[in-house]
Amino acid sequence: MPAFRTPSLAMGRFSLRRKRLEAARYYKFRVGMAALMIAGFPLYAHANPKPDTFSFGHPGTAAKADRTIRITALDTLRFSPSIVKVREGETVRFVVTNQGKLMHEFVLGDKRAQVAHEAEMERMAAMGMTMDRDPNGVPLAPGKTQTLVWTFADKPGTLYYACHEPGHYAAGMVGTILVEPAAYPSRG
Ligand SMILES: [Cu+2]
Repeated sequence: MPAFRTPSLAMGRFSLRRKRLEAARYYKFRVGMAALMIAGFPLYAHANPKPDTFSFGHPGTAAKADRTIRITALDTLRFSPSIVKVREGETVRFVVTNQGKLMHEFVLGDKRAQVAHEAEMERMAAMGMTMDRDPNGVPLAPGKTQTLVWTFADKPGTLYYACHEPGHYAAGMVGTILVEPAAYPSRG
């Protein structure tokens, strides 16, 4: 009988030990993840403030705005108008109204900034968090109007204004800003 019992007892001990080891590993993993979330996120969101100067410009002073461009955000996941023209170096007061019942936002930037913002919004949404306000964007609660004053860099090119509420950018909620050279050749 003892010859029969011993191996099963040993196996029982072995599997119990392995279970404990696995539990300990899982606990370590969970503690590690929690530490990462607690320590990493404030570091990312607050201790590392976002710069307010971009390759495509910087926030401007309302008093110095050269003109106003009015844009409407719609629940059809579109902006109206969907394309605007500015001059390089110009300071524009964007007055954006959310005419819908959904939450929207107006984020100005080049393609790279839009893609980065989209990825960040997805990460934050997955964590059940909301993003801090970026210097190059305004949140648009339903029915609200927000103003973003922007001084464009002295650099002609194509920029975009987009909404990164979940799914909106992917659905095409993005408008185009054509930044024209200051000395655009006259066609007259
Ligand atoms: Cu939107």
